[in-house]
Formats: sequence, structure tokens, C-alpha cells
Amino acid sequence: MYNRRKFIKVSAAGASLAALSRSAVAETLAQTADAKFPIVISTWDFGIVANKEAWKTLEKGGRALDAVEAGVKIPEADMKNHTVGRAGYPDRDGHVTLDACIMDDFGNCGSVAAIEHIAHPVSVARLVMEKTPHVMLVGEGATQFAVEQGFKKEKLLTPESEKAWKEWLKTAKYSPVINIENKQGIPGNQYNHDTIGMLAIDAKGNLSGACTTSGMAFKMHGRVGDSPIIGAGLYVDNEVGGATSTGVGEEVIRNVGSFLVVELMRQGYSPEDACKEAVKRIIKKKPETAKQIQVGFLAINKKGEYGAYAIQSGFSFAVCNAEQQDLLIKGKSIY
Ligand code: SD4
Repeated sequence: MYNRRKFIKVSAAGASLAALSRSAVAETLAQTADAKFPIVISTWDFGIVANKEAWKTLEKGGRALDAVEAGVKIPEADMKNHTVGRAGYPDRDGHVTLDACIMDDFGNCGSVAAIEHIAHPVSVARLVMEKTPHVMLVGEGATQFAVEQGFKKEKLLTPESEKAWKEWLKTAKYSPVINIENKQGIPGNQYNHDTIGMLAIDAKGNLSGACTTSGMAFKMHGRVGDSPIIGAGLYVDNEVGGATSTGVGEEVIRNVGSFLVVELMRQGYSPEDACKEAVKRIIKKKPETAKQIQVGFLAINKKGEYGAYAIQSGFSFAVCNAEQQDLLIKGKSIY
């Protein structure tokens, strides 16, 4: 018979085994020849400089969570970058509203959406995770929380952004263009990129991710995309891997894209195949819409293997590990 004493003994052993197993698994992986970490990967060309910053933490044996926060703060601070952070393009009413989220190896997560006047939304998201009982704060509540935490309230609309917005107002036509920055020659914008999604595995084999954006330029006031939504723009499961997305957020949200990619990896898909399958789901649901838009996924598994897939060509991602700090890879695409 299963008596109470025995049960307590067994469950205590089980508990300590569970506590042990996480680090034990990580250490075992760290020792195997094919384990490729520490490593950090992120979306688009500007991922190179963001990864370099994250690497400073990873190479010292620091935590992946600290690495991804530090990494994505680079494009958030870049005044030439009009798709992420402080110099992001405004919505159609002239408000710069930012979205960001972060997720750690324990499944903790934090997020802010449509936050205004704060240059580093990813750091606010981290504090939502660490200092509140909530996962997500939006709009004025998010700004209020940030100010309470000591963030500086600033005017984010730059002269270039304002000029681009006024130009847009002449036609006021909202039609997200595929890899928009590359094609439209928007004044002041030198990059071909959008949202930054970053995934890292630290030397202990633990994963974290972050995602930050100003969202689709000239969106409706109050519009929130996939980037701050856990499961859509970002998902991390320390047993399996992590995924992040870029592109038209509405289609990613409809398919809970990043969660889907991680679940596919759990079933045995490689990171690239998992991203491809998620892209195919988006296309299958709305084939006509999909032809007109870009969505890309980037993923990494627990072993440090990575891959990406997008609807359209032109999606790039950056990889940084002990061997290479500035590797840029062209993501495969359906079209
Ligand atoms: C959004 N996914 O707000 C973001 C923006 C983006 O390419 O990544 N654009 O929908």
C-alpha cells in the first residue's frame, strides 16, 4: 500500500529531482559537443549591433535575461531607427506609442503596450515582470508605472518622424508595405528593418527573449500589435526553445505565432521547419492577405540550433556566438 510516509519521501525526492534536473540538463548540454551556446540571435540587420551588446553579458557568464534587455536597448536608443524605441514613427494622430515584452527561463514575463513618452519600453516590461503581480500594463497606466519607477518622461516625436507623419497625412493611406523601410525611402530612415526580437541562451543553457517596437507606422491610436503579446510576438520555454516574430502583427496574433513555433519545436520540428510551418498557417488562413504582407519568425532550440522563415524574401537575422559576433543570415521565404 502507498502509505503517507512513503508518499512524502517519494514526493520529496521528486521535488529535489525536479529542482536538480533543470541545471543538470543545462550542464549536460553544455558539455555535449553539439551544444552551441552561449548564443544570441535577433531579427533584421540591426540585430548585429544589438547582439554585440548582449554578447558582453553572455561572454562573462551572465544571465540571458540581462543580455536580451541590454541588447534590444541599442536599437531602442538609436535616433536613426524609426521602427523601434525613442525615434519610432508615430500613430496617425502623431503619438509615438511603443510596445515591448520580455520573458525569462522560469516562464516569468512582463509587457507594456501603447506606452508613451518612455524611451526604453523593454526595461519597463522587465519591471512589470519583476515588481508587479501583472504581466501587461498598457497606455497611461504603463507610463504612470514607468515614471513611478524612475523613468524619465520625454517627448519622443523627432523632427524626422514628425516630417514623415505630416507627409503621410497628405494621403493618410494605411497600407503596410513589405519590408517597408527598404522600399519607401522614408526620410531619415537608413535601415531595412522593423521590430527587434531577440533570443539568447546563456552559458548555463538557460533561455530568455525580448521584443520591442514602435509598431506599424501611422497605425490607429491605441493599436497594439503582436510584439508585446506573450505567445504572439515572443515566447520562451526553457525546456524547448524560444521564438519571436516581425511583420504585420495582426496576422501573428491571429495565429499565436511564437507560441506555435515553440510548440512545433517541442514536437520535434527543427527551428527553421517550425518557423516555416507557422508561416504556412498564416498563408493558409488568409492567402490573399498573405501575398501583400510580410511576417517572419525566428527561433532557437534548447541546443542552440536556430532558424528563420518569412512569407516574403528580404527578412534577415543576426547571430552572435563565441565564433562569430557579426553574422547576418538571409531568412528563407515562401515567395
Ligand atoms: C507590429 N510586428 O506592431 C510589429 C511591427 C513589425 O514589421 O514588426 N513590423 O505589428
